[in-house]
Amino acid sequence: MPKTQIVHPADLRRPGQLETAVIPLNRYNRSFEEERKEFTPEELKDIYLDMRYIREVETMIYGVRTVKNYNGIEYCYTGPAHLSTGQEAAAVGMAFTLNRDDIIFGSHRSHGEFLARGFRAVRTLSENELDNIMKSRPDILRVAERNCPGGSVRKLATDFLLYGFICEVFGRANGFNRGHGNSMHVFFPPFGIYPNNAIVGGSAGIAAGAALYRKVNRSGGIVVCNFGDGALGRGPVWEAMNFAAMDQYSTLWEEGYRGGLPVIFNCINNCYGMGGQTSGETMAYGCAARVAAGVNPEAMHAERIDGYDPMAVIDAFRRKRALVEAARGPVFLETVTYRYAGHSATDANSYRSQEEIEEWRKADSILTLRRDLESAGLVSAAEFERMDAAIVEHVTRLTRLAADPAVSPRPDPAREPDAFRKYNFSNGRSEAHPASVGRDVTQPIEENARRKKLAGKTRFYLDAAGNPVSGMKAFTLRDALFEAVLSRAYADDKLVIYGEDNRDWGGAYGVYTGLTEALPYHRLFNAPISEAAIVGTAVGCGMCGGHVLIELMFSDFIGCAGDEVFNQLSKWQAMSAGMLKMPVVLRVSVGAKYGAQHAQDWTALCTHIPGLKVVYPATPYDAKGMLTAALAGTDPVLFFESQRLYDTPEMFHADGVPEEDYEIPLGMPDVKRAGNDLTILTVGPALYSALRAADRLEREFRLSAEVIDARSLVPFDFEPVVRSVRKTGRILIVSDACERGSWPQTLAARIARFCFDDLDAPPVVIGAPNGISPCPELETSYYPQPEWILDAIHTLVLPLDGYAVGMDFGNAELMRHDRLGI
Ligand SMILES: Cc1ncc(C[n+]2csc(CCOP(=O)(O)OP(=O)(O)O)c2C)c(N)n1
Ligand SMILES: [Mg+2]
Repeated sequence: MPKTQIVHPADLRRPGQLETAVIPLNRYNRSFEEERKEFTPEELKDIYLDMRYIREVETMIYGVRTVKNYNGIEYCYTGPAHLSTGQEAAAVGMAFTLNRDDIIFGSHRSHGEFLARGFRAVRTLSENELDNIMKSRPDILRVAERNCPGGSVRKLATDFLLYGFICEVFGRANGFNRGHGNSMHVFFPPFGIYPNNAIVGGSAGIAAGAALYRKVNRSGGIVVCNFGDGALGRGPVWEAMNFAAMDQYSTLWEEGYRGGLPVIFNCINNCYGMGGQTSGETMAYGCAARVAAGVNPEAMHAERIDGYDPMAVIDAFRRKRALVEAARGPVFLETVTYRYAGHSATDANSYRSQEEIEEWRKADSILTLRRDLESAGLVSAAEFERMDAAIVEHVTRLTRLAADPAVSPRPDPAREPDAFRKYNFSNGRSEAHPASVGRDVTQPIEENARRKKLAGKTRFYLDAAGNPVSGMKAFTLRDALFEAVLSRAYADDKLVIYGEDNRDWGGAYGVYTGLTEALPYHRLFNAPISEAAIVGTAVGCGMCGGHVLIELMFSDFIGCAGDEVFNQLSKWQAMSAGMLKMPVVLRVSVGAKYGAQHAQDWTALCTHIPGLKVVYPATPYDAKGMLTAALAGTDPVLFFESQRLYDTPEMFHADGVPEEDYEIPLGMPDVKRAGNDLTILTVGPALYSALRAADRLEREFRLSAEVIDARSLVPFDFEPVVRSVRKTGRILIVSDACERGSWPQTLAARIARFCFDDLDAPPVVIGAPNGISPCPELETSYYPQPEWILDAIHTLVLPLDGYAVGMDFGNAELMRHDRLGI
């Protein structure tokens, strides 16, 4: 909490009443005669054409999904079909005012928004820009060119847009996301179309993060986040709206960075979330726009607008974009509309009446605009017939190409086994421009007080005389993390750092103490207690080009950001087929002394998810080198730390932790102690238990254990481990994670396979018992202890002369536990 803002009892205890802002409902009331003056006849025609194209493409998808036929093209489409017929005016009106730097995010029902934004891009980008964009996808361009000979660049770009879109829906390699995305996720950033999200409300945090990127980098452009009314029931949407509106942007951020995030949350209210009627059944707001009143005093400038009138939508977007550009965002719009088709192809419409659907059909936006244009004498009936027929012919022609496997093959994992996996990681470097080194900071790095203090610390655990250095004087793992962060923050002005209590407080466990003095608010700030928004916004900021370091305090809190970590952070690089990068490092610590909900090692959950790098350094040297490497990369890294190790000094590099920058490549295990008789592979703090066990083995049983610190979990190079096992013939794998389903179990299975001929005993896994982490006084009965390692060795690997077992690692006991599920 900033000391500059006093919270005074006299203010908070004063009587009064709270006024909320007035939220206008459908105030747009211009007649067509009036509104047509705002547009050229060409623009009016374009609005009609875009809506009509969307309707036709959706009709085509409906056809191939339900009766396996569209205009004589026999094609069996089996994928999702969340159609937006009925919602065309909302999509086209939304996209009509958008410019080159404006981007949209959407949902599972965003075909219409994709096409509307795409058509807008084709009309507004220069021919040169369009040409370059199309050349970035020669596969799509080739087919478009062959079938659109002699057309103008814009005509070709329209074919490019429609063909790339249909191919993606059909899961073809020529799709915009190379068939990896599919109907619910199709997107194409060069046209301002960012990910559409099949997790309801999943786009909200990401869009706020894209807006954060725009604000922090003052890059211009606005972000439109399209989501359905059902999404208002999801917590992460509320978190995102609050994140976008936080007071600090106006109260604390520096001049030039003031004001809420430049984002319009556009709730496309079609009155249903699948079969659940939102207003009237599943929600309590009565009117969706009301939710904005709970976010800030301006109620996010919320309005309900008529999404059946494209002009009303355009009018609202014109006014709201002006607000957002004046740094008065975020904005909330409730765009009322209706879908004619079922939620998806299998929807029997059992939850709504035919009469209701008919009422909306009567007010159909395409028919209404057609009638208006005709009666105004702008387009004749014959011309409409010609336009409509041309659209049908066009969509038919491109559908035929997309459905033809000879023209549009599928990605072929048989020919290319890594076809889907190769985009999991980009493995690039997120270097800032050299000219930006030391830019956008608040003091020269040499003046940093903590850095100066660290200069007086001893960077190895023993002093020159070989005596242990006192805790006060020792350079610790906490210091090593700080040094890496400080250095990267000065080397990379695109690096933004946030999380709960990251400023002032000094970050969880004091890792960031000293950072507040170094960085302005727009590079280091306190996030609300909104784990979903912290991760979601980092995803959005990262995919737009930002470099982000976020922190979630305790690994247990990953659960509060489950979707954002497991579906968003991890997947968008692959779902974009390499178009997007995700330079986001997420620090989480495994707690101690806080019991069941604050002290569990959740590495296993993260290693299970493709697309996340997962590391767990245990020494100051490794922590600094690996955090530096993670921050310099372009992939999402889950950076695990142990609270039990923050005070640990460096014990393995006799020269101490270097003051200068260095990187340790992610994925390389490290031999921390050489030995010949057995191998102990450790994850995180288990390293120290293993070392103590190795001491005892040496002292009491004349056995030399080789101790290898995994350091990284994903990726992981098995070579050093295999080499060790070839030598020792025995391996135990130790970590603090609950044993069942843990990463060490995967390691054990792999080693059994890689080293089958070399092993004298099966690999053994020692983890925490499969139960809750207990109160602090009993933690030694939860985290693996050195004696447990000896117990397991004696029972399962190599009998130790005269050893008395404490913990029962026998097979019968394990089977008993499994039978009980504990
Ligand atoms: C988090 C999550 N919960 C449930 C679903 C299943 N689901 C898909 S679409 C949908 C309805 C969404 O309604 P709304 O947000 O209003 O969008 P609409 O379908 O009306 O466009 C549901 C429940 C999902 N995809 N994600
Ligand atoms: Mg809905």
